[in-house]
Amino acid sequence: MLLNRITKSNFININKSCLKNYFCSVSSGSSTTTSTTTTTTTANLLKVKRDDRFSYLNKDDISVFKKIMNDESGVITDADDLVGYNHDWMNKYHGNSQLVLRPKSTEQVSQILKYCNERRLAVVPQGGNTGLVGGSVPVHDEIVLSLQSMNKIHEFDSVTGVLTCDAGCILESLEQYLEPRGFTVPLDLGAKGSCQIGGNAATNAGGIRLLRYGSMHANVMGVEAVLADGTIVDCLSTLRKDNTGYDLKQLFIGSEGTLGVITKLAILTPAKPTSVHVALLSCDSFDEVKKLLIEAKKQLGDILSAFEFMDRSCIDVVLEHQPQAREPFDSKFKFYVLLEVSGFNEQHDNEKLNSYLEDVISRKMVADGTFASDSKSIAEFWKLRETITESLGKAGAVYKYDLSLPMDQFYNIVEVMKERLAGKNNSMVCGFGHVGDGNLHLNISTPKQKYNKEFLGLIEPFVYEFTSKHNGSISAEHGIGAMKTEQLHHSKTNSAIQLMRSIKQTMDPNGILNPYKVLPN
Ligand code: FAD
Ligand code: 2HG
Ligand code: ZN
Repeated sequence: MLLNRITKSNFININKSCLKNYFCSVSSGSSTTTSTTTTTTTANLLKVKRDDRFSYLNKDDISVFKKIMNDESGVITDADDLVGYNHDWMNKYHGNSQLVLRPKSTEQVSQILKYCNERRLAVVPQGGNTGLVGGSVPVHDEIVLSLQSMNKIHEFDSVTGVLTCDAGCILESLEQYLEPRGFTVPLDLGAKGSCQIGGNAATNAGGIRLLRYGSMHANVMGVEAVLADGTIVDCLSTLRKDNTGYDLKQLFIGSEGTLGVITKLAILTPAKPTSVHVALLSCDSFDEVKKLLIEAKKQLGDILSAFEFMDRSCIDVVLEHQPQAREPFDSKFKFYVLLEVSGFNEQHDNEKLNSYLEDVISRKMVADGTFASDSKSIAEFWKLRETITESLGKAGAVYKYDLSLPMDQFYNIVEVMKERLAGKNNSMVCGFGHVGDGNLHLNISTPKQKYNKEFLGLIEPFVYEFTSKHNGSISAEHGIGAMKTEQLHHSKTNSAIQLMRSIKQTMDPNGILNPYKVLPN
């Protein structure tokens, strides 16, 4: 149902027909699974020496793994089949693994790791391989331990809303399981069609719902994980409250596969909102975006479920690389806000959104706007936001930064980088992201597919120093992976890094789990 109560004449686009034409063909669902077409690598940018504590894989090892797996299809050695596991979603990080293992049970994961630990064979856990910091692929010849074949849903408690499942369940398939039961996953991201819930926990993924439901740290009730020596740690509690000493499961959340392999999870899932409305608003300045956010928090309160922003360059890149995308308004604007409300009372939610929109229009905080209430149009709106990453990948080499910054510096870094890189390498600087969570995605794109070390030198360490100077974080949600190990000190003190090292030493004394990642080398 659409309640078009907005009457201001400048709010010309609030009608259904404009949305219908927004994308001429919309694929079912809004998941992004396609890999980008980038063909060159940053191998020369990431020079990490192979750790000589690790052994080289031999034929006997493969025979042992075949025995453990008891099924040839779980042991991949064929060169063609290995390719997809050896490079990341951006085709930016390339490894040289000769073996992928796809266990079907926690017991098999345990036996594999026990053997690898004894033999000093390094292992990289891999989920959906959609990570954006090179954490999920080998740096050298690490064995890839893929969770692909561990994808069962074990239990769902409709009273508590706790879902217990294998780590390899695809995020979107969990949503499909929960939807008819009236529940939803408290996490949503553009990679939902490929990423796995274990990978989401391992990266403490954020996404577009964090504003409403909080992070994985808040929503994971329990974890089963396997340590480097094969020990199975059962912290698979389904309880909301459990203050029995150290909250060990939290160690695995956000540790990017360096402390253990997550095999099962218990996730708290909220009731699925029955009324959803999305508004796309445009602004002439970032100050207006901030004002819209302040008012949204005040006036929409608990029904506000997403507040995303994109600058004009993002819209340009989507229009260029997504044939079905259409210009959202008659004119072009500097900034666009995608605001979503969701709740359980259609009339109440609609009225609240309308009164918010009327208020911000009358106070001239928006230049133009449009809103949608039916699921098809809502999905079309979201496509514009969710295809930015894919479009940037198609545009050329992308230098990606995922920052938490205070609001007074939030967009300033984009302006500063634009000035700094003006006229250099035909670069394009854009900013978008989860402004409601203080999380900016700063992307710099150059038309050539090849990453350039000299050009990179103009961006780094400047961008990290800027972030550190303003007490931000160099990784708001994507993690450290292989990309930022040497930059960790910009967001962590020496004593914090030391404590991280001792935790790693305790849980993985031989360092076989995801080496060369997270901690400085
Ligand atoms: P992978 O990429 O396979 O692995 C990521 C890391 O986790 C690696 O270090 C890996 O070793 C480790 N890992 C994976 N599974 C396990 C396991 N079972 N046990 C232990 N360690 C494991 N991220 C966000 O936070 N917010 C977004 O909005 C967002 N949007 C994205 C949109 C697109 C189009 C793409 C391509 C990516 C996006 N990402 C986003 C990044 C990525 O999708 C997330 O980091 C996601 O959580 C990774 O899940 P995955 O299963 O693909 O993990
Ligand atoms: C998003 O929010 C993802 O869309 C990807 O975190 C961000 O491509 C990026 O920089
Ligand atoms: Zn994001």
